[in-house]
Amino acid sequence: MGYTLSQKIIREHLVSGEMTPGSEISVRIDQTLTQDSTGTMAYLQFEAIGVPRVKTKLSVAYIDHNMLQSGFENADDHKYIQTVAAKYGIRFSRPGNGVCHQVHIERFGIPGQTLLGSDSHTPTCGGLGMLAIGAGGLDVAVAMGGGPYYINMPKMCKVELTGRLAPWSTAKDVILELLRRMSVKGGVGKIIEYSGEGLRYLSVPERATITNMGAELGATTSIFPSDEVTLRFLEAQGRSESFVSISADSDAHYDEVISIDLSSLEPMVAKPHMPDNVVPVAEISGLKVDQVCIGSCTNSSLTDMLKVAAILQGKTVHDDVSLVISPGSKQVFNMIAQTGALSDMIASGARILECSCGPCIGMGQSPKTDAISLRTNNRNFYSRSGTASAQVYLVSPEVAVIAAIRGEVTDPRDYGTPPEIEIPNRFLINDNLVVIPPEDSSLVRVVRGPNIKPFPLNTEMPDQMEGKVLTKLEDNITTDHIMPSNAKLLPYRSNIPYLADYCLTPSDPDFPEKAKKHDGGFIVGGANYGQGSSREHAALAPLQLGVKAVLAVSFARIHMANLINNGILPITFANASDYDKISVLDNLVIEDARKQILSSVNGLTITIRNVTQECLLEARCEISERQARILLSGGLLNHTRQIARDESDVSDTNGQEDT
Ligand code: MIC
Ligand code: SF4
Repeated sequence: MGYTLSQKIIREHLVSGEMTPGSEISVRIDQTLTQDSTGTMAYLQFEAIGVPRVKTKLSVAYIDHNMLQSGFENADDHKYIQTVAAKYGIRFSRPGNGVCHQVHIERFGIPGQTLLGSDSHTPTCGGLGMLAIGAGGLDVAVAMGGGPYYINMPKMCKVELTGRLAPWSTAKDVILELLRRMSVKGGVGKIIEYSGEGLRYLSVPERATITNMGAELGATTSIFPSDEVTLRFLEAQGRSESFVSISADSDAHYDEVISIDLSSLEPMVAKPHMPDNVVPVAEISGLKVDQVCIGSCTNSSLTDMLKVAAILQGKTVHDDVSLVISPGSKQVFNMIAQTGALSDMIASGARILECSCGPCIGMGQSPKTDAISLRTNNRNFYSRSGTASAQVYLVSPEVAVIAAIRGEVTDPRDYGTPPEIEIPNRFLINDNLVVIPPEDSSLVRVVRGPNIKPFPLNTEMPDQMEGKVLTKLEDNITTDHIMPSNAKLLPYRSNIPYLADYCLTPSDPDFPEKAKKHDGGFIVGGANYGQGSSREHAALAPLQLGVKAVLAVSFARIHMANLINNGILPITFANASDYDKISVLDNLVIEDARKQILSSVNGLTITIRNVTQECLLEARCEISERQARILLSGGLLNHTRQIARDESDVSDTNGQEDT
């Protein structure tokens, strides 16, 4: 039997394990990327590991999230990342160069290689045939140090595309349709591979929109084959030497097959507050709109911008709408300036932002109270825009811009004929904002501003774990609930003690206070706990507050790994109905915790005593033996140091410099 596309890449990069679904494997990582809101922590952790220079083929540090500089904090963190990058052999993509995923696919991605990024939308580069995976900062730090990346071998899900998109239907509608069918949990434990004759009509930027939002399915990653379309894109980027043709074998086995006839798709929208709350645009047509944001790593390519500009040409943005546009990269920005498209946008009254994440992560442009905001982003989680009462809808750039002109949601098929866009066969290539690290970095001094505070380090897992249930939460709690990020909080990504005071506050405003009062304890969650971002802060802030374990119905992949990496026990209810046997402030005890965690590797359940309700609960901890050891050591850093100490080649410090 043949191999799927991702099985081929995994096989070539396999360091350990068997490629059977569910069993732990580790793979060699060719490239890494970080961005600034997770990067400071990732580099602090990399420094703590103590490797003199990155061992990857390529590592890039992007500055794209923390771009509002309303105090010294973000600028300090940028300087830290710039100097640490120079010190350790990492390319530095300066502020103004663009959003990490857009720049990476344009300038660095290579089909058939592996990419690990400290951002959940790293799978964007799957649009280019890369095996690109999002992870927590510490996992990326380990990969930069030459360590392999561990995951459970995913199941293979094939999405067979037939036909061709109808006028006004877009790549965004392909992924919204999948979200409608599969839900935000539907991709967990799977790699989504695209195939079929419909592929040839999808350009690399369109493919990237689809793989980008595969993160919202909870998938490990998503990938397209590298074919003629990929070659043309790489040629246009002046990088044809990076091309390799790679696709699945015709007799490859898939665990699941989904068919989509592209020609049957209509324009879709994800309604508040989940990306899978999808209906046809026609269903909400006429809804008055207050704000439209076009951009983000999902829809900010040159193609997207040119379409938007063509629709805006000669029009004025509706009086009641604020339209903001952020091009995805300097390349895109420069090209829309050159072609005159930018001029059409400006003339229409659009507010042009720099190329960065911007409104997508609440970094400015929070809408008014109760606003209806249409966005081309990938996430519409509650409160993420920075305005808790706002209602965010996710749509294609075409639907977004028409609403900006009309002042209300309009099915684009009622608007006229779609613009014809010509994509140049040569992009404007100017990598002058990518700083190449010096060969000899002995004279580089890493600059740490006062915003960088030591991060919390866990201690060895005790034999008896006890504490109060600090909060009890519903299904689909996102990392934006656990560690909210907006213009006020993002500047503190390197200051965990400060951030901890906001931990889980969108769901439970008293959580930090309760955690402090009771000296930490347990979090109880529903299904898909921790979905969304890769931010390790969603584990570090609870750790700072003394959280020992999270007992949930199920976990999102990256968040579960982040909990383990920080020594917080992630356990699931063996019987989902036991969720009802726990109330806030109940006292829980796990006796013989160390022994029970080790036995859970062999499928045994962990017994938890609910002292308050006088009952026993059974929980599962679906981890490998390696992960059990990490938990017992109190997290991955302690574990790595323990191993290094055993091999006695690093000193016995905690690796964090005084600040
Ligand atoms: C996001 O889209 O939520 C982010 C901000 O890019 C995060 C990373 C972060 O929290 O810094 C992600 O997707 O991983
Ligand atoms: Fe940035 Fe938004 Fe993309 Fe996250 S989803 S990387 S915040 S543009």
